[in-house]
Amino acid sequence: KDYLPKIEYYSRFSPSPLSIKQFLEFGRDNACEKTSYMFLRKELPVRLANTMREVNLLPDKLLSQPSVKLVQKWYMQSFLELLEFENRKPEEPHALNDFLETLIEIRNRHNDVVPTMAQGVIEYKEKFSFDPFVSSNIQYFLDRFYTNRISFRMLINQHTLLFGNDINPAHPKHIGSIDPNCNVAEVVTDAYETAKMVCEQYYSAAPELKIEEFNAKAPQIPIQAVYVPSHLFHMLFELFKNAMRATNELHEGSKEGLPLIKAKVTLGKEDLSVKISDRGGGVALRKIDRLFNYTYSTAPTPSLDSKRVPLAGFGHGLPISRLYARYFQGDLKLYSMEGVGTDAVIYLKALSSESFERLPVFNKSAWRHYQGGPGADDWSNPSKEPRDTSKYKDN
Ligand code: W6P
Repeated sequence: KDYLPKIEYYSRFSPSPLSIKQFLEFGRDNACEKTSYMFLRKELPVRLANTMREVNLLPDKLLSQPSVKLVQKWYMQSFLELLEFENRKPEEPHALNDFLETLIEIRNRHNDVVPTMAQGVIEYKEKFSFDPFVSSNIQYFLDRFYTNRISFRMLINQHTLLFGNDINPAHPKHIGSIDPNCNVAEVVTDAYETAKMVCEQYYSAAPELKIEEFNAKAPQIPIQAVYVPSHLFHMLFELFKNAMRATNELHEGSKEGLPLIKAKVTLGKEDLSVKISDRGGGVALRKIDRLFNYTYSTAPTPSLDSKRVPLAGFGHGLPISRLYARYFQGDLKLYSMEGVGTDAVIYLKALSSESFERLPVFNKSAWRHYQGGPGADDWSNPSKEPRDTSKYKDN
């Protein structure tokens, strides 16, 4: 285990967040492979090491599950492969190409991290009874762990797309994975159509879509974002699947047909927002948090081998979608009115100079979170038996 001092060393650095504007400017004109190499051979180990230190703070009940051990092994392997470049000058023949190939291998190795961690949570749930302390630690950890993974793949994708030989003929104007003129309504339509196909495999019908745009900055002009279209697609696809499921479950077979799903895309000075509204009956406020909870929403695998892809219910989809939104300083919120329906809103930064990566840092404050747990109960509980107020009466 002679790599432990290296993990220790790299985890002492904080990750350096980049803005979409910086990603764009770097990739746009004279994108320099050597500069990217020099940055990444340090930054990638820093981001890996920060997360690897944090994995070790997980409750033993989770850390000891085989799936989690497997994921740990992948991180170790990738970390070691990156260290190979610590002392290789970019001028050295093959260094840049070897680096490129290593990045691609690492990306592939980590493809199944999400389902494997989800499996780890299932394994944990099968063996132990519900523990609010463990559950809150898992929530805190997975939010940070998945955010780190999103950022890690963002960096790898930018490098391999900019400097790999295969130019992207479908999107010549994209800078790596970023579309400087991403037409938001188009991505909404795309995600809707894809969700609709999945929905129709499950139910006999899918609700229609109506899109509205409100450009407060430049009225009547289609709203564009400087953004990663695949991230936006991921979030919207997830929201549409949920909206369609709720709509179908409530209205299936009704002779009025399915109430349509409405999408509204808006642009203001600060926010670019997308609202997806369904009339699927809504969710009680008390249950909204559960939709984002990894321990709560992970159910034993809805038969992986069946050809029918699950419409929703892989559990980690909604919380991860919120992480995508937050990753570039946006957010994803649900506003539901029980009995009627749900509005889901994605908030993005309108300005690419404000969309900085939001990254987890491994430090004392993070460490404290794992010791503290869900926090002491410092509000009253509704008591089942209302206390007898009669004895306080003065007569
Ligand atoms: C629901 C529950 C939900 C989650 C996410 C998005 C839309 C909806 N609709 O009923």
